[in-house]
Amino acid sequence: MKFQLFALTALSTLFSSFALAAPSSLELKYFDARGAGETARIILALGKHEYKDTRFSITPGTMEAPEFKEAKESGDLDANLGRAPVLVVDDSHIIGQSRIIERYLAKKCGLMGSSDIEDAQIDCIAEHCRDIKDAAGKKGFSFFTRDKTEEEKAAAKKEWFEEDMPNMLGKLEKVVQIYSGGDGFAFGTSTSYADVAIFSLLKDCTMQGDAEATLKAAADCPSLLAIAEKIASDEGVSKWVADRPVTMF
Ligand SMILES: N[C@@H](CCC(=O)N[C@@H](CS)C(=O)NCC(=O)O)C(=O)O
Repeated sequence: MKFQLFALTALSTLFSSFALAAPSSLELKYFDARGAGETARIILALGKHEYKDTRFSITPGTMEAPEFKEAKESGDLDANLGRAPVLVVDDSHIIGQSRIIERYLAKKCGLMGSSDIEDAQIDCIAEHCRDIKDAAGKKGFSFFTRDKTEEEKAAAKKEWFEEDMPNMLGKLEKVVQIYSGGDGFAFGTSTSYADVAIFSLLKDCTMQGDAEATLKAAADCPSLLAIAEKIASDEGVSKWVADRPVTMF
């Protein structure tokens, strides 16, 4: 009787752990662009997690996206204040905000730390990367900047890549030296969300035309370059980057 009870408990534990381990169905809804959706896609490629990559097409030569408009009007994007991306988990739970989606997926793919403190330190590096991307946006030299002449944009871009970005990356290199436990890892001795954020910043630039200038700006940051390269050469990531839809940004 005692044995039967033990066997029953063991069996039910086994079944419940299978149920817990069952992969969730995931759908990422974003524009047909890299933009604020691509880091999530890179995390999923690295974690080799299946998902539905729903893309709202952008009408060529315009910034119109009728499928986005439809999704917004239907309430599908309400969780992100009517914006994209949103992640739909198991056809029922909707998550908005790209950074939160990234962290959720990073956790799911085993790319966070083993304690709250480690998670916070990994997040800290990822947020530094976000600050650098935001600073580039504020500099105002992108395709989307409307209030500057082409000459003004060219001057801002030169200043960004030759002064501001190398300066910020130099500081990030120091942060990585605090947390890294070995070459190719921003945190500890295993691949984390922080590595993906560094890869996205240095090797998956929104405008592909900026790739060379970005790597030049990082020339004095060997740790950052090694981390970005390690993610770029991951089998899942390199396959995704080679096969993904080609988009302008
Ligand atoms: N902080 C939000 C920003 C979301 C956001 O601004 N999404 C843009 C695309 S990157 C969008 O949907 N723009 C269209 C609109 O606001 O109508 C996030 O990171 O998810």
